[in-house]
Amino acid sequence: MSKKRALITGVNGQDGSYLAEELLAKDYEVFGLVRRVGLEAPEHRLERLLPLLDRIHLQPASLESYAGIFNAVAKIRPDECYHLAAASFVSYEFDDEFSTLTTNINGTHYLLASLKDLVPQCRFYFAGTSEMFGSAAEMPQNEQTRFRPRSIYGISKVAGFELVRNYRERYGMHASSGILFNHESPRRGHEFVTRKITSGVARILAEQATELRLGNLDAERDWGFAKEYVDAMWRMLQQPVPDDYVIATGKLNSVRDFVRIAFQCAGLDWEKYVVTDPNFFRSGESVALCGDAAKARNVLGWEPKKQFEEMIREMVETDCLAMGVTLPAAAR
Ligand code: G4F
Repeated sequence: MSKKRALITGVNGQDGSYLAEELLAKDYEVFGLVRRVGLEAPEHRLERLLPLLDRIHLQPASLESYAGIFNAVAKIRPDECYHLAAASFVSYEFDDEFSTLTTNINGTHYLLASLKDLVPQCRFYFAGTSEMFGSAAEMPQNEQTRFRPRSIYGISKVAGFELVRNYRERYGMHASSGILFNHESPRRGHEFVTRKITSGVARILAEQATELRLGNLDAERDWGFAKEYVDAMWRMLQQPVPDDYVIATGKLNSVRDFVRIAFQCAGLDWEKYVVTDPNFFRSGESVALCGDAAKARNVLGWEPKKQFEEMIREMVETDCLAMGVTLPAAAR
């Protein structure tokens, strides 16, 4: 029997690289959509994929081009498509609004439309996010909670979510959305607070920095481990019926909790190094979001396993290793 073909957009991101690994381990033929410029400097732009490059196929295409997406789908003819690519940093800057909306909404629409016309039986996964809940009226949030996005990014994802639902209902496509709460790992981008903290700890330990400047330490998030979250994506596409699922730990922690544990892993007192900086505060930020993943547990048999402290330690250790420093024996 021929191998199943999976297409991943955003394959060079944190989630894309974990998902590519999981699908290769399940004996899929994996195709990743990347920007052409990524192929020109793979050691920088495709860093997370370097160990996989000889086992996956990379297809250059821009999410901003319908023709590019259509041609890529026509060539690959996937059995499963995981749409992870997006402008995903939650910015409240006016400058970013137009490109975030255009790229995220059009990219999703181009992909759905191409799949419908070329391979309508292909199963589709859309990366939704807790940002869609925004200033939700209830906590924890589940699949029934009304979306009230407060960021342009959240609005673009609600539009994508509605496109997915619409293609599922109108054209009978097997299209599902995961509403994923924050998920982190040693592969997280440095612009996100968790990686900023763990790499900051490593730099301080390596004596390359003396402080770490952060925004709101009281901000709370429901943080899980990315590798487990991509497994939930795969499980959604194996269901007989497409549907939407919240993926979360159901536990809230503050940025301060994350900071304290990360510095503790390195045997350092965080209060001596962390400086709060108004430049990193976000005005109009969402209230704390905490997910209820009961449906994923019951239907997909999915549940989060890695503990918060364990994940932070893994991130600090990886960043320290990359800086050539080892954690002090007492802190190990
Ligand atoms: O790490 P963050 O930038 O992640 P955020 O905004 O929650 O978004 C991430 O998770 C969403 C839900 O899954 C995704 F939709 C989205 O694509 C992305 O993956 O910020 C986390 C919290 C915020 O409350 C922020 O205000 O940390 C706070 N924070 C405090 N100081 C900071 C900083 N965030 C950043 N990036 N940098 C700081 O210095």
